[in-house]
Amino acid sequence: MSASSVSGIDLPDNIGNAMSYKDEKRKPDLYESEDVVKLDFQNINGTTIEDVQRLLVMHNQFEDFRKLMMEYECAISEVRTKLDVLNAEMSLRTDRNPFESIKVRLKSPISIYEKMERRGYPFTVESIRDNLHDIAGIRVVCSFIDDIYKLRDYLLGQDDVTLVEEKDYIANPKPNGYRSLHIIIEIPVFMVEGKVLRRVEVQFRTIAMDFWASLEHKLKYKKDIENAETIIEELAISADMVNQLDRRMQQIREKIDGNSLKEENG
Ligand code: 0O2
Repeated sequence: MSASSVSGIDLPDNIGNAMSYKDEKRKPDLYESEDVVKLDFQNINGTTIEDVQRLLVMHNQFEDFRKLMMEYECAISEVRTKLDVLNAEMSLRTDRNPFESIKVRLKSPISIYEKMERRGYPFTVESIRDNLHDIAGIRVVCSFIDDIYKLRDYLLGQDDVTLVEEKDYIANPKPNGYRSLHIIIEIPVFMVEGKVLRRVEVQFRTIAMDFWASLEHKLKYKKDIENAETIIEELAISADMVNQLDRRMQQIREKIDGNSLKEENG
């Protein structure tokens, strides 16, 4: 294999093609890029793409890393299809879509690197596979809270889906007001050489929770922000309002559903 050189380390030619480079000031929410699953390499907090490339090449693991990412992409497609099927069937039954939108993201290599460093794990493909559970991510945005729990139950009821971990930030919001239901599931992915088990993080939110989280995310990754304390307080108040709105909307919908049932039964 012919090689080029980055920071004194010889790299295989295909690395440049495989890693598209983007310089961003803040860590972007990759879920913002709708329906895109790609290897996205950015400079974050001084860690450069060259650092990550160098580590992978040094450990002779670049191809293994790409294969692992490809498996996670396939896992995302599988879980997405499962959710699309549930959406189709549930909307036939109830006459409304249980979710409004679905977004997917593959954790960027630099985010993977940073999280491994932060948690004190070695940056090897085996260690990434064993220790990170959110490389594959799906965000499901529903109109109503009860649809979140129904979708969760139907997904976990499937016999090839195993629940690894659940964090219910709807029942137990974070101190800043963040609310969402997070589950980590494990599913089989059938590759040429056999089956591999891969984990996918699925985040369920209402539209209102998503609206709040997008704004709060901007604050989190923006540096030197003025009036940060006031904004944090305002966000906490807004989080309560979002919660009330979600519950009120659900009650109204239940009343409407109740009326339609009465009409149907004569
Ligand atoms: P990404 O890859 O950009 O999505 P960690 O906090 O990462 O060390 P863990 O257990 O992974 O530990 O975190 P958790 O609580 O399960 O949350 C993971 C993801 O939920 C985050 O991903 C966010 O997408 C979302 N999230 C969690 N807390 C908040 C919050 O307070 N505000 C907002 N806006 N989003 C939140 P990452 O880590 O940002 O990475």
